[in-house]
Amino acid sequence: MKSGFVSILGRPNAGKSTLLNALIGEKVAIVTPKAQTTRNRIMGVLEVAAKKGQHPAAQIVFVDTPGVHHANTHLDKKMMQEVHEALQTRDVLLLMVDAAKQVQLSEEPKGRGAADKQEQERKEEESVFALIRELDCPVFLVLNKIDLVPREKLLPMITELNAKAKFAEVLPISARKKDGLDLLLKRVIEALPTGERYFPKEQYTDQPERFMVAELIRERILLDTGEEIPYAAAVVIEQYEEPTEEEIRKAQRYKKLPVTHISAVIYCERDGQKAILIGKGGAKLKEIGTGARKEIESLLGTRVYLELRVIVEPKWRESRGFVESLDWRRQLEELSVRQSNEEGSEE
Ligand SMILES: Nc1nc2c(ncn2[C@@H]2O[C@H](COP(=O)(O)OP(=O)(O)OP(=O)(O)O)[C@@H](O)[C@H]2O)c(=O)[nH]1
Ligand SMILES: [Mg+2]
Repeated sequence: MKSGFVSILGRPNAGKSTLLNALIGEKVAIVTPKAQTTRNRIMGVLEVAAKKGQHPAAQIVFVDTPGVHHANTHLDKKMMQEVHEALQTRDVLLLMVDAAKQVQLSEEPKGRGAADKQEQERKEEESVFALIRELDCPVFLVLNKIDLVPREKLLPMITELNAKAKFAEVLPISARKKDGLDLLLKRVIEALPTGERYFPKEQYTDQPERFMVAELIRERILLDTGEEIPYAAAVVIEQYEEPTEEEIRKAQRYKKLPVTHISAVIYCERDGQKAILIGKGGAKLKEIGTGARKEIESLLGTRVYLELRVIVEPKWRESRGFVESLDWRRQLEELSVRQSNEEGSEE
């Protein structure tokens, strides 16, 4: 069989997480219209059966990454570090470009503000291309959101992008409409090395459930609040109690689903942001909680009791310690070190 790691790279909002979810067929990563939604690298594992005359069986580990952007805060730096880590271990790279954005970039900006923004976006795009020029693996250019762009604009766009780097192939897709994904899969499988599975057959992500729950709450915050809050919000799960065997049996007896008890803290940076997150008489927090609870229930397959609190942590995005504490991979590492130390001291 074929197996390997396929990293998905691109600017914020290109549709990387949408592609990951479409390929895996599960909600692995959160998706919103706001830029810089993804903050960690996220793995989605796809088992593909052999298709006669098309491709052999494969296990593909897709790695979604934060959008490449200019780093200001420590959080930005951490996000870019995640991008670099995803670039280190990869067999194939998918460089995703938003075709609709590409059209915008080719048009005259209207006004000074628009011109500055366009300039910054061009720079971001340049830094994405700079990242891939060094790579020695096959790079596919995935031109996304073609559902938004007239056909006749695609060809000149492809010619222009092809001049910037050497691509194994250009794959026009619509991640949202799941258009062009079969060919993409076929090409990826062809480019992968022969090898064994990296993950058990049934596993579709490496993320712990707790982290996915925190992400679903953050998704709701991004969707339900305006411009400023999303970037300043972080979610930490404080308590996570799965139903006991006894509770599961009892729920079954009453033909009900058992309950998972979750309490989470939403961190923001200023009092004003806290006021917005809570809303009049707690209305906003309630809206966020209700929306997130539904998503979490469908992820866990239980009923969920969700408690949310908002805490102001001034300038947390600048704090290395705080930003690192949000990283679940690091949390797990620290936990296993603690456990092995404890075992060591027991001997
Ligand atoms: N019309 C259209 N919209 C798309 C397509 N793919 C993604 N989108 C939308 O683009 C927005 C951004 O999608 P994401 O998947 O979150 O983008 P991302 O590249 O992961 O963004 P970051 O995590 O911020 O880097 C969302 O509103 C998606 O619904 C597409 O093929 N067509
Ligand atoms: Mg994303």
